[in-house]
Amino acid sequence: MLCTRVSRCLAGAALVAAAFVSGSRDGQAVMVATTTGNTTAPADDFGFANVVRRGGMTAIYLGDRWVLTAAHIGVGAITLNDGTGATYQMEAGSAHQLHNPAGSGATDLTDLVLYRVVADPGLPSLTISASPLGFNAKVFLVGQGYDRQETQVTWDVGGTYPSGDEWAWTELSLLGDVDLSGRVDQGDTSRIAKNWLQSGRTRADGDVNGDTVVDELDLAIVAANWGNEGDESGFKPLSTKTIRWGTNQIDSSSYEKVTLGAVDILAKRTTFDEEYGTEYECQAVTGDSGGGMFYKRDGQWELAGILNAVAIFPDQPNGASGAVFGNRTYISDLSQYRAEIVSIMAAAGGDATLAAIPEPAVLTLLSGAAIAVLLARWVRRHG
Ligand SMILES: [Ca+2]
Ligand SMILES: [Ca+2]
Ligand SMILES: [Ca+2]
Repeated sequence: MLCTRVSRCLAGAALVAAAFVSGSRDGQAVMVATTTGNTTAPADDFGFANVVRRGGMTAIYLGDRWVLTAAHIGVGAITLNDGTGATYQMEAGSAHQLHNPAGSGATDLTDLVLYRVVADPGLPSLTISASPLGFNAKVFLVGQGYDRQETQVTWDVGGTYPSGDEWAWTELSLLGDVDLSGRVDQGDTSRIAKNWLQSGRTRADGDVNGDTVVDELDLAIVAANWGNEGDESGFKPLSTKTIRWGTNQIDSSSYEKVTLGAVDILAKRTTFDEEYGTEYECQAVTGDSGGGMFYKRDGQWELAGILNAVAIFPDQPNGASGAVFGNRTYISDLSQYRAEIVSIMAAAGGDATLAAIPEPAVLTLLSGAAIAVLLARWVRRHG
C-alpha cells in the first residue's frame, strides 16, 4: 500500500532539479543516526577508497580508469578521499549515459553516467552486483553529503499533518524529557521527585540543566516544556561535508521504477528508521548523489547501487540537506545496468600502460559549481 502511494507521489509531485550552490564544496556524507564518525574505512572494508568526490557530490571509481556516478550531477574530474587531494581529469568524449533495460517500461535513459579519467588512480577494481539484493539485505551506503549537527531534533508538526502536503514544523525542546519517553510528562517529574535536592546526579536522574543538582531549576525547565511531544525527529545539517559510511536494510523486494524529472531509475529503497534501525542507520542527504551502496555476498564485496534521490516530508526543515526519521533513499539497482556497464568497459579495452599521474586539486574550479539536487516528496502513511 505504501509503495503505491509513494510511487504516485513521486510521479505526481514536482520533482525539483534545483541549482544548488554553496560556498563550501570541500567535502560532503550520509547522515548516520548513531555517530558522526565513520569517515574512514570500516575494519571489513567494502571499498571505501573508491568513493571519490565529484565536484560537491560523489562518484565511484570502478577500476581501469572508469568512473560511475549519477547523471544529474554531471561528469568531470574526480578527487580522491585519501588526504592528498589528488584530482583526475575526465577523458574527453568518454561519457556514456546508461539505459534502462529493454522491456522495463522505463524511459530509455537513466540517471547513471559512466566515463573515464585520463590516468589510473591506482585503486582496486570493484565488482558490480550481477543479481539484485533481496528484502532486508544489509547494505553500506556511502557518500559526500552534509555532516549532521550533534544533537537530535524533535519537531511538532501542524498544518495538514499527517496527510496532505502543507506541513508546519516547529522545533520543540524535549530537554525536560529525562526518561527519554518522547514526552515531557509525569515520568520526568517522578524522577525529579525521587532525586530531589540530591547532588552528583545526571540527566537521567532529573538534572535537566546539567549542574548535577536536582532542584527547582530543573523542575522549571520541565514545567516550561510540559506536554511537549514530538511528531517527527531527525537531524539538521552543518555546512560542512565529509565522505562517510552508514548502514541500512533494503525494504523493497523488487526494484521500483522511480521518475526523476525526465528519466526513470530502477531503484532499491531504504528507510531511515529510529526504532529497529541498523547499527549505523543512515539516510542520504544533499551531496550524496553519485555515492555507492555496497553489499557483501558470499564473502565478496559488491557495488550494488548508486545513490540517486531521496524522499522527504512536505516542507521538511532543511529539505534534502537534513535527515528526518521516515525519510527514504532511492538507489539505482546496478544489477539492472551491469550488462551495459560491462560491455562499455570491455569494448574500450584495458589500459595498463598509463602511469598514475595525479594532478593537484583545483578546488577553486569546483567551488560555486551549479549542482543539481533531486528532491522527492511523499506523504507518510499515518498509524
Ligand atoms: Ca518523559
Ligand atoms: Ca539541576
Ligand atoms: Ca532502515
